[in-house]
Parts: sequence; C-alpha cells; structure tokens
Amino acid sequence: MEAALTARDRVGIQDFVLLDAYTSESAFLDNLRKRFNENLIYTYIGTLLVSVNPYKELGIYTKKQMDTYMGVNFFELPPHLFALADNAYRTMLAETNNHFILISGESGAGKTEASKKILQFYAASCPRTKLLDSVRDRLLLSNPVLEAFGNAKTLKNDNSSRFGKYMDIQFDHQGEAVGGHILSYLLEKSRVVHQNHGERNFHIFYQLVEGGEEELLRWLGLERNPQQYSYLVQGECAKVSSINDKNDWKTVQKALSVIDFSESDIEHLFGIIASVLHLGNVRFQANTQGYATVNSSAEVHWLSKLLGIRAQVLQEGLTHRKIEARTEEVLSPFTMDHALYARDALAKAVYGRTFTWLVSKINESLANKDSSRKTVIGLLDIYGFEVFHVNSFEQFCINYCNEKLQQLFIQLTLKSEQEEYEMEGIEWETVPFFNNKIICDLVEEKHRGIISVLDEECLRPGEATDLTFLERLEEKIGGHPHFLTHKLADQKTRKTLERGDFRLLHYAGEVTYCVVGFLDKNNDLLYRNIKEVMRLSKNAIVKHCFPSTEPDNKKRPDTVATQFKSSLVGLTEILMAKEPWYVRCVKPNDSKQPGRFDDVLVRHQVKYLGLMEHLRVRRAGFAYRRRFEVFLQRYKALCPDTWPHWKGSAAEGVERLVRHLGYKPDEYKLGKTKIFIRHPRTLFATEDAFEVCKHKLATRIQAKYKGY
Ligand code: AD9
Ligand code: MG
Repeated sequence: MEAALTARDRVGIQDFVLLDAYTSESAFLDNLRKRFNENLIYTYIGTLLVSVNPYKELGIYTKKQMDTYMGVNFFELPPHLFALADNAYRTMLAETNNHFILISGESGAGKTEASKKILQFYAASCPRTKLLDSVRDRLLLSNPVLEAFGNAKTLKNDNSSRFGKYMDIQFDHQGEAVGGHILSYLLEKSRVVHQNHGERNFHIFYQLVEGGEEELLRWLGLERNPQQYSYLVQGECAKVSSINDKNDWKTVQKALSVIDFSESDIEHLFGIIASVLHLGNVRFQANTQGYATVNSSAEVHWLSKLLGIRAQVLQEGLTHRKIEARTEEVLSPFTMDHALYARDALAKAVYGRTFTWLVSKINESLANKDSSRKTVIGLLDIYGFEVFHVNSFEQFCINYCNEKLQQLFIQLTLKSEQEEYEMEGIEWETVPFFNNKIICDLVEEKHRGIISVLDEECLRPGEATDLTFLERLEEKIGGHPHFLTHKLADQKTRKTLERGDFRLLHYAGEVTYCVVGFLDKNNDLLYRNIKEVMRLSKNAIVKHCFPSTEPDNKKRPDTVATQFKSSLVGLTEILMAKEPWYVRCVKPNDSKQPGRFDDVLVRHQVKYLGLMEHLRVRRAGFAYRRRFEVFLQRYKALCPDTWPHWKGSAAEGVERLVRHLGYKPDEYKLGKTKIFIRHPRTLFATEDAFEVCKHKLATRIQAKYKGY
C-alpha cells in the first residue's frame, strides 16, 4: 500500500477528475508539474487530453506504443494522444458518425506535433490493403509539403504554422483510411516580403537555396547563399540550429513525387519560388521626373525566363498602373515608394495563390473516387495565440481565430453541457465560467465590430489612414471593457500604450496592436494591369492562379478580414456537425527548453484554457449520455424484461435495464429524454457484459443451426 502511495505521489494522477483537491488551481498545477517532471506529458480531464510540450523526444510514439493503444479501452492504459485518437476512431466506427479533434493552445504548445502524431497513428492502425497504402503515404506526406510552404521560424516557435489547417481523414465502413481533404485558412503572406528580427521567411525558400541540386539552382538563376536574397535576410537568422534545411529539402522532394506532382508541376513550382526571390531583389531608380524605373536587369532576365513573360512587359507592369481616363485607359507611372509597394504586393500574391494551388493539388491526390458512404475524423491544427513585442494585422487575425475556437469549446462543453442538464431536469449547480463571446462580438459584430470599422475605412481610399481607423474605433467602441487606446486609458496605463496602438483584452491575455499597415493588409490590393501581366505567364501554375475570369478591381472583393471571418463561420459549421474531442496543449516555458516548468506561465494557460471550469463541470457532471431509445436498443439483451422486445416506453425500459444491471443511484441519472452516466467505468462494465452476451447468443444460434 505504501509503495503504491509513493508511486502515485511521484507520478501524480492520470485523470484530474480523480484529484482530491479538485477545486484548487495549485493542486491542479502540482499534478501537472509532477507528471511533467516524470516525462508524463499527458493527463486527462475525463476524455479531454491535456498535453504539456516536453521539448524533447520521449520515445512514446513508436509503432509498439501505437499497437499497445489500439483497440484498448480509454482508461485502461496511461493517458496518451493515441488513446484519444483510438477512442475517436472506434466510436466513429461503432456509431457511424463523424468526429473532429480540436487541438488548441498557444504558439509553440505542440499542436502541429500532436496533429502529426494522430495522423501517423491512423495511418498505422487501420486495416491495411496494398491498394490503399498509397492513400496512407499521401496523407502522411502532405504534411512536410504544407509545412515547407506554410510554416516558418518565429520568435515563439522554430516551426510555427502560419496558416490554419483543417484536415478530414475519410474512412470506409471497415475503418480503412480511404482519402482526405484539407481546408486551409489565411496564410500569413506578409512574411514573404518582411520578417521581424529573429524570424525567417517560409521554410521552402531556405530549403531550396540550401538543398537544391546544383543544376536546379543554375536553371533557376539562384546562388547557394540565402544572404543574397533580400526577402531572406531581414530577420538576420537564415540559419537555425534546430532546422536542417538540406534534409528537409529531400523530404519535400520525395513527398512531392508521391503526391502525384508531375515533373512539370515541380519545375513550375520552384520556378515560382525562385521568381519570388528574384522579385525581392528588383531595385528601382528614379528618373528625371521622379518616377520609378527598374534598375535590375539580371533579376528581370530571370523573372522573364522563369515566368515566361517578356522582360519589357514585366518592367512596365512593375512600374505603372492602368487608370481610366474619360474614354481610354492610360498608364500612370509609379513613384519609388509606390513601385516597391507594388513589387511586394505581387510577391505576396504570387506566393499566396501558389499556396492555395498547392492545397488543391494535394486535395486532388487525396480525393477518394469511390462514392460509397464514408465517415470522417477531422483534425484541426491552427496557428496558436501569439503576442509579440509589436503585434500587427496578422496577430489580430490569428488571435481572433483563437477566440473563435475558444468560443466553440465553451459552447460545446461548458455552456451546452450545463444547459443540457437543465433542459433534462437534472439537478445542477451552475459552474460559472468566462464566456469570451463578448470579445468575439467586439471583433466581428456587424456595423460596430472592429472588422466592420476597418472595412468601412478601407472604403475611403485617399481619405482614410491607419490613424483615422483608430479614431473611428475610439468613437464606436471606446467604452468597451475589452478595448483600450492611449487616449482612452487612465494615466498609469497610458504609459504602456503608444498613440498608434489599440489594446484588446483577449481571453488569453492582453495584446497591444499597432495599427500601422492595417488598412493596406486588409485591402490586399493588387493592380489590375499586373494581374493581366501574370495572366500572360507560360508558367502553368501562375497562369492558373491569375485566371481571366477573376473579377476586376471595379467589383470590390471582400476584404481579407471579412473573408477570414466568413471562412471561420464555415469552419464552425463544419465542426458543429461532428462529435468533438479535445487536446489542450500547454507550453511549459518560453525558452523552448526541455525540463523547465514555469509555474506562472502554466498557471496562466490553465486559467485561460478554462481547464479548471472544465474539470468542475466534468467532476460534478456525467461523462456519458445517450437517448433512452439508443441505450435500450444497444443493451436490451442484458435484461430478461427488455429482451427481445420491450413494449413500454423507452424511459421505463432503461430504468428496468439499469436496475437489473445493478447501477447504483449515484452512478447515473435519468433525464427527460436521456440517461446520464457519471463514470466511464460504469459504461465499460456494461459494454463488456454486452460483448459476453453477444458471444453467448452467437454460440447459441450456431449450435441451433448445427442440428439441421
Ligand atoms: V504554432 O501555433 O503553429 O506556432 P504549435 O503548432 O502549437 O505552435 P509545435 O507543434 O510546432 O507547436 O511544437 C513546437 C515544437 O515543440 C516542436 O517543433 C517540437 O520541437 C516541440 N514539441 C512539441 N510537441 C512535442 C512532443 N509531443 N514531443 C516532443 C515536441 N517535442
Ligand atoms: Mg503549429
């Protein structure tokens, strides 16, 4: 007994629900720390998995580990990501419904790693046929490709996701992975042309320059030195010790060939990457009238070759815009500033559209041609909440996205769960929680939300500036408790805010945003004539990305923030139609170090992730619930009163059934339409009894027919 206690003391408790001092945040933290120090990074709150980033390889994701967790009841083995993945998978098969796994946490907390491990688990675990091995490989290899093009080193994470990703893994009725589909969300394009100090551009650029074969580089006109390229050196950290660009290049090459990219696709794809680098090195010179002319013949030569567009046409496109004079269109020359702006806008557009093309190409390769019914498990891995020294439009979008996911989590767990108890007439003492809907509304509400105000300012070209946007915000939402500016702040707080800043009190903490660039980035303007120039390209991908059917600038497309907002509404709808599973990732320290557990940092995350509230609801609530009809139908064979037919109401049938099974009064509650079961172990016992019963029945039927 003593030995057992010591062990428990050392490794903590596997499921917070079983923690004695469950209401204390300190006890929660102690348990998490204890486990972390023993390299036990996973802990449950019921079926929710809390994961703490170990920042080191733990050897817990081997094939052997996968086999151990396959098909085993959730609580029978130590907590693991694989247990959650396996449970979702088996529930999907048993109930023929769709599921999703929401992986959340701040930047660097381990979301992307978790999503990759889950995918690997599915690839390894489901039944294998030779034919479908290729689907499996493609699903797995889509990751390194998308990471190369969509991830980058930031100050928070050396492999930070700069796009949101939702991936459906499709399974047939036998549980075989038969296809997939990826949705991507708002790529941080501005990184292509600008990186903050200590950050890099997207990995693919460095991979190509460091790892590309001599012949390829010669063909692309590139030198094997990132320092040569203005788009690669602004962060002054082209080399990162944790990243091996050369090896990653090889992985991406292999992946591209497995995912059905043809030789010519690959040629065109790297033609584009090289073009972006050349474009970044294009310099301008002012002519006698002060207008910009291109002063980079070598770069233009390579751009012309790689894009298949005549040099003169390119130069004209880079230095002029078409404007409409009364009856005709005339070319208006750019000033120097304008030319640099237009060049960067083109680089961002080409890269951003190529990324979209890449996702659709991967989707073609993952598509399952068979139309028979499939069920899916969706994996959501987005960019985590982030706060830098200076925060801009990109952080605003990323943090807004995190607010939306927190809102979804609240809706699906804390809110709806408690409402359900009330609706079902089950006695319940409400657990209070912070509902971040107020912040979501502040950002997205029609007419008075921040995005609406921003869009309105974007409609006043020439008049509006980033600062007038700030003034409008002060006018419209000045009194909001989660919004603050220099002007609105009290004297003490004012010192922490610049005049061009606004501060949002997010669910995960305060973030001060600098308004510079908000209007431009939201407009994401690309002049019509440069689009027309791109349309002439002989590079098939570029041509595809700039179709002639594209609405021109006269019809205003939605702004970036509005498009993002709509895509998040779409995502929420997709998720709401599925059964949820949660992985909450926690970052143990800010220095990306193994073995360091920073109490203040972790406590803050435990708070804002709503883990204590979740625990309280779970502790007091019921882990499992099913409609009477469904429950009765599944287990009716376990009770002579209800087998084979039950004539009374489903509610009465369930009552008879559970009484026969010996459920204790505190183990379950009967609501108006559903039975609620407090602990999973009660249900597991019933499920085990059902398996035995099924087996007996089958044997009896076999014996009966043997006689004939
Ligand atoms: V961001 O929001 O995309 O910036 P993520 O995705 O949450 O962030 P990521 O999964 O990329 O973080 O993890 C950051 C780094 O932590 C990884 O590159 C690994 O070095 C490290 N990590 C994360 N999870 C694990 C793990 N389970 N085992 C070992 C890990 N190392
Ligand atoms: Mg990530």
